[in-house]
Amino acid sequence: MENCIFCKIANGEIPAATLYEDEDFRVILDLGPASKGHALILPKAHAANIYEISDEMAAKAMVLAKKMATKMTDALGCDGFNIVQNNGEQAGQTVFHFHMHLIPRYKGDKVGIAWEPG
Ligand code: DGP
Repeated sequence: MENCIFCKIANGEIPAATLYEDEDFRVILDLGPASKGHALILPKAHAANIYEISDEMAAKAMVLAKKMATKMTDALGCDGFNIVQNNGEQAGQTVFHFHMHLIPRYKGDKVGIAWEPG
């Protein structure tokens, strides 16, 4: 989709720190990390949110989230893991291309995950 920053990043038109890539997804480090290693799963095909994404891609994204959480936990030695996915401004979505947040958690950390907008 034209003028969608995550379409451009996912498809390699704009560079980003990439942790993983396959034919359907790119996984990048978040520009404003909530914790060390905070990453985003971006599908290469545009869908604005959970309502628009196909069942097939939603299922693949979840399987990838499971794999990434396992590998990142091993690599980072984190103590827990949040997987967050926001839909709509009211829910805190700021980039309107479906994405899943992969947020490693560490003992004693203070990650403010925004359940409220703003
Ligand atoms: P959300 O609020 O769920 O829509 O999350 C959007 C996230 O995307 C937010 O944590 C910041 C991140 N972000 C926004 N623009 C860019 C960008 O250009 N590059 C990267 N790597 N992350 C971005």
